[in-house]
Amino acid sequence: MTAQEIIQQIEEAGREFARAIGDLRDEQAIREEKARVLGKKGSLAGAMKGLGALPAPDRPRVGEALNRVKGSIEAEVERRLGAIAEEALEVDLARRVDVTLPSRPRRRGHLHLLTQLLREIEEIFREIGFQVATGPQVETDFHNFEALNMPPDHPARDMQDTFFIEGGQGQLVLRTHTSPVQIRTMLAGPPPVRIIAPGVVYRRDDDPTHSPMFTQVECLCVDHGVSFADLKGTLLHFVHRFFGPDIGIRLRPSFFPFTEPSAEMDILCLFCKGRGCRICKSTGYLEVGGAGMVDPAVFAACGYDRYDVTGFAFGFGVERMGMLRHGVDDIKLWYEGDARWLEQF
Ligand code: 2NL
Repeated sequence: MTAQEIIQQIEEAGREFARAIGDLRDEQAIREEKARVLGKKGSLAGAMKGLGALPAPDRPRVGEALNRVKGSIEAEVERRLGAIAEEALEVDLARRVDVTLPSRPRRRGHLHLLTQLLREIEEIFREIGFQVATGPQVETDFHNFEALNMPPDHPARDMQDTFFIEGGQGQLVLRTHTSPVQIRTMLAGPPPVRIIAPGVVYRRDDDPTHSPMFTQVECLCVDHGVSFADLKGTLLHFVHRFFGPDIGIRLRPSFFPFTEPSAEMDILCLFCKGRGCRICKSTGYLEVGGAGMVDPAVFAACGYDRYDVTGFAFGFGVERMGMLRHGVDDIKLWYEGDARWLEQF
């Protein structure tokens, strides 16, 4: 082979390498291509051997071509590998964790608003000498209605239609108020009685402000000489503690079979402080519950001396209290378990 032929062979090997390497981005594949040309059995090894057999004057030209092609292949390999390493570093840097960043806050749960309110209400009444009493949600007709001066066919039962259960001995109902807890307390022992009865109750009601299941707190105070003034004072104390000292109350004459006299209890409108607004329908007041002096017929049903003791009682809905305090307009939100709502309280 002539020097010229060997030089052409060398240059062809360089072009061959350039074609093979194309746009390889894999380090392993690039090294393999390099070995195919420059390795011990590579295509340039033959040219190296041919170099020794050439006449001395031809050797420098061929040597120069050999070094040129070899150098440019090595430079190209270095350039490629460098670019790949750079890219990998960029990825690592982008992924790198900044240990000085604050950690993602762990989401902590808390008590449901209803539970918070019940605990707050219980505390307010405990402070003034009331005990917390509970009882069954499935009640007898006697405890839920009859003992409360609502005999079968009494028209007041219409407003407290509920879920009836065909029981073994007599009809069972889902309680429509927590009054049966108070009936049970009076049946269980003599006066004085000072209790509140918090709990779930059931009625045939279903709209944005009424739910077939809701939570009620009732209060009962029975002793010698308990008066309407005691009722008013207790209500006012509770409202001041729960809604604030600037919120007054108003009692409107009403009727319940189990109290005489009876009253609807209103509080000063929380939104307009009595000036009149959309929420209170320009009345300046919001209705929150009912109250009254225990009807002597209820005492008689519980075995108390109707001529010896007097008492007051009242009841209100807990969700309604919370809805007024927090400006909530749909009672269903209390039961849906939607974290977006729950987390606000
Ligand atoms: C309301 C009305 C009221 C009572 C509940 C009561 C209990 C006994 C005797 C007499 Cl054992 N009364 N409870 C009295 C008046 C009103 O609740 O609208 N509640 C949401």
